[in-house]
Amino acid sequence: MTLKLHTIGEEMSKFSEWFHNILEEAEIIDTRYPIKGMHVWLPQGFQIRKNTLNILKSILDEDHEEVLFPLLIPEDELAKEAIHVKGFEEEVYWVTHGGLTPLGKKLALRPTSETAMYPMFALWVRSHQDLPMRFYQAVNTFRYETKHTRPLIRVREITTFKEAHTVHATSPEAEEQVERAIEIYSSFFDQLGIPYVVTRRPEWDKFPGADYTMAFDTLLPDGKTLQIGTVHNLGQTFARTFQITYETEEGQHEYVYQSCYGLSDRISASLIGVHGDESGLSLPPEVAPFQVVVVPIIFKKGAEEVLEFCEDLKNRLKSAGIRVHLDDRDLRAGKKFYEWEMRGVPLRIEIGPRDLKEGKIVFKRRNGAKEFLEYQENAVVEKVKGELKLITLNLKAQAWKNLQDNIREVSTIDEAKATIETKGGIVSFCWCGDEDCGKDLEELFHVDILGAQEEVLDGICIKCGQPIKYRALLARTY
Ligand code: A5A
Ligand code: MG
Ligand code: ZN
Repeated sequence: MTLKLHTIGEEMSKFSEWFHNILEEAEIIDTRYPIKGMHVWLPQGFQIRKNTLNILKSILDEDHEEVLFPLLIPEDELAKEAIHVKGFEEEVYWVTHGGLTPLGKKLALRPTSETAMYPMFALWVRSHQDLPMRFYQAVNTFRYETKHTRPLIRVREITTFKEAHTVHATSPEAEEQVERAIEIYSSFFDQLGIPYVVTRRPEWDKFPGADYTMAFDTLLPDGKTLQIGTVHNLGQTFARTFQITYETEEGQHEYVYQSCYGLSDRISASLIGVHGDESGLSLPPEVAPFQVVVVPIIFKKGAEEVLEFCEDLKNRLKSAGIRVHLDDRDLRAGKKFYEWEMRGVPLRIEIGPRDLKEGKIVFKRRNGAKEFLEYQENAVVEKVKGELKLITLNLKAQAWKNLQDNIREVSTIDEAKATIETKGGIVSFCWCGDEDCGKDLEELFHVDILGAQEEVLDGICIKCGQPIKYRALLARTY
């Protein structure tokens, strides 16, 4: 691969090529499965997926309960919430037969699980003492996407949908949960070194049925943003539709307030896209299938000694909980280096007979230079752990810098247009918040308004010249 990433503009068309190549070369997923938008997770990809999921679960498990709902939703339940079903009707897959028998009631493959869960919530919620409730599940969901599908980015089977659903007695509590969910996702993305901007989606782009939607977007190397997570305040809309009520201390029956938030396979896409480079993947140690690879540099003389040493080192690291692999295949070292770099292994340790004699080993970070280290049996585990921590910090800092360097403030439409067309990335601008202005801007130069970032009072809307309400962000998006 000769692609230079992180250069927005002339390389724009090449990211997608790089992305497809790396999915195949690094054995992340196989895209040849004969259904559009559905793919096979391969062992390397599956490990990344599993490690990523475990990080999220350990955060959610602190104050959410994991549940598992059926995949199928009866047609009448899905249809109950009018706005919600309108938003999804073109994307639903239907099961119409059981064997040869037509079903009396069609069954939908969940596109998301509100209408599967909330009829049950209506049974579960009784009194104010039951609240709040916080559930999550990690499942596959199906969306018959009509936009161009892309592996991990826009799929028709979302294989790793992490959806949380919460129930509250009051509106402020639901709002607080939205804030809390933003913190949860921020800390999750921080652990993966994925940088993000958080905005309040415009009215015309919010989740169908939500009062409002907060969204996380990251920036891919071609200058387009990717929505990587959303947090919705559902207010009482679904509570009214599904009759989810609770009894107050005073014995009144009140509708609950709800929130939900979700992440998808796009987490894996952004891990790959945000950190990758011309040599391939570059994975944060937190999720890398192998965090360390030990490569013996073997010549005929001293081979046995070197191998023994490597084996000992591997066992030492392994028993300290480090995911380590000893690559003792009979191959040229250069070929091994290339392979493990392409797969994004954060740290490589090389050991040859001469180093061994001098009591040294070589550390090579995926994104750094070679380093010779005095080998100390009792200190090597701590040294490796420290090194892995630094690697995460470096990846994160580099990725955040790249995002921040590509957010540009503009004060006119012409400036916004020129910035998007020549540099890509995210444009920060003043917006009155009006839907007409917003949609005009989106059409003028084929962008999406990500949403308002903060309320501000000084300045004028770049479209209509009226006093503004918001500083907002726009970008070309996936
Ligand atoms: N029930 C709520 C949480 C929900 O479904 N929200 S959502 O529709 O916004 O989806 C959650 C996240 O899934 C989105 O933020 C987006 O990052 C991701 N997503 C949506 N459609 C996708 C698709 N076809 N392929 C991959 N990811 C998708
Ligand atoms: Mg749009
Ligand atoms: Zn305006």
